[in-house]
Amino acid sequence: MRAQHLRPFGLEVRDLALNRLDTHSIKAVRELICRHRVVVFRNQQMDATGFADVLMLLGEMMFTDGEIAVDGEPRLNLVTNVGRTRPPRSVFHTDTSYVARPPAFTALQAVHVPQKGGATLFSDQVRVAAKLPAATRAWLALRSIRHAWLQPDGTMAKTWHPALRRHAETGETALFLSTPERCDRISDTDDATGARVIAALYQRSIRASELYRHHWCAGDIVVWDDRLTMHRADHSAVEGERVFYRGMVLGEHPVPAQGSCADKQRNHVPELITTGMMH
Ligand SMILES: O=C(O)CCC(=O)C(=O)O
Ligand SMILES: [Fe+2]
Repeated sequence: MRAQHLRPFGLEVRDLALNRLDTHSIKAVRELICRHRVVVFRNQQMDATGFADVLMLLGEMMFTDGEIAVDGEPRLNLVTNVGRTRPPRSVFHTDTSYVARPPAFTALQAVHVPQKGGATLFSDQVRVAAKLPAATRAWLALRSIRHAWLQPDGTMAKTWHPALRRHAETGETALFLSTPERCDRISDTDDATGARVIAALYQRSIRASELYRHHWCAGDIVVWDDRLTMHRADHSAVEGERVFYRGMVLGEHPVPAQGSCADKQRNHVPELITTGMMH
């Protein structure tokens, strides 16, 4: 296999046909995605059904309410800028994190790559967790964040997840966050402090110098681990049609990195968080 590290993280694989993998090699592919967080598979040739079949080798698929399914392939949804008068809005987020079992992986297959622009950006939430000041980590290790989202049927989905999450397959610790609009509370913390901490953690997560920026080529399939990353599309200055097929693979119930989220002993908010010195 011809593979190359991307900067500052991620892996690019050039010569692996995903639709010809056997059960043994799919296990290796899964390990690569978990280890490198984002894997770019170049030169893939398959239709939507072939793509969904590959994703099913990684696990049970899930579909977010309100997304538009791909014509003839209900396991996938369509990501497109076609027919839009204004560029879509995209901020760093974790996909569908407001459910009890958020996705382990999301994958995009390039259908139309724009002539210019339209990259996808990724943050490394393991690195972010590792670089948190020790007091902040200790405080977060005992806390959960509430992920909330207003669903298309008008009901609010709300789920508590550990702020520091242990990856089920690699054991790594990641700061499990989504956009502040979707993270509305921190356990054992008043709302104003919670909002301030979430905003600070989010800003820390998306520092430009630490992001992997994926520039799309025809034939790309990119798979990322939603337990270890956040992502966003860069819709600024896109020229031409930007169309992807997208699929998600169900993940586990998130588990805390260490200790118990229910521990009430450490209610003191560390200085670093309250004074905004986290940046
Ligand atoms: O369009 C992109 O680059 C990413 C869109 C996105 O957020 C997703 O597919 O989950
Ligand atoms: Fe997304």
